Amino acid sequence: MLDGGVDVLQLRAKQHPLGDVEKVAHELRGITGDRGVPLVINDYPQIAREIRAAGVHVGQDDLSVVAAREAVGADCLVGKSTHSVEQAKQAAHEGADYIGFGPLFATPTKPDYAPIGIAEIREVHARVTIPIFCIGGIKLSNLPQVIAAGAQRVVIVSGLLQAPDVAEYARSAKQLLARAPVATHH
Ligand code: TZP
Ligand code: MG
Repeated sequence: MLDGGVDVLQLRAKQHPLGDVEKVAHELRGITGDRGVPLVINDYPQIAREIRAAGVHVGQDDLSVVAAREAVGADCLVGKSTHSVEQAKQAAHEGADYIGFGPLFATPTKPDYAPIGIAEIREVHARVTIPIFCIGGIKLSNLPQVIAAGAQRVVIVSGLLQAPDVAEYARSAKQLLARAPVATHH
């Protein structure tokens, strides 16, 4: 992924023992640090703090943005998952530094959430000024459609992990995003 030019990497390791997550976090901190790519830790503020990660990511059922910020310290970004325009506005109001917005499409990576679709991408960009990462079922095949709907930033998990050539997949996604028209909110 780093070879392909991903801009931000998030360690999201659900259902893995804490010790394993810590070990991988330390490893990734080294690799991403060498390349100057921000590393975000999902779910574990204490690990984010310990490795001086660029950010910590919380979900709707996790710590509040304020509590996460207290746990990680002032220099660490706090991102939050949102699943509606309303939650996006709320997260921005709570002081999140960025949000995830999705799942846009049904995805086995996050099976228990109803897909939002792409119609609200434009609205969320009009209402929220912090960076918005569209997420959920995004692949190279539907990325042009997601960009046309107004997305500026996207997260791709399984599309990248299952690609025959991960770096090439990332590169192609970046090329498509580079041609995305700049948001015209406000
Ligand atoms: N949050 C909303 S959808 C999702 C998360 C973590 C999963 C994204 O994974 P994929 O494989 O790109 O659909
Ligand atoms: Mg979480």
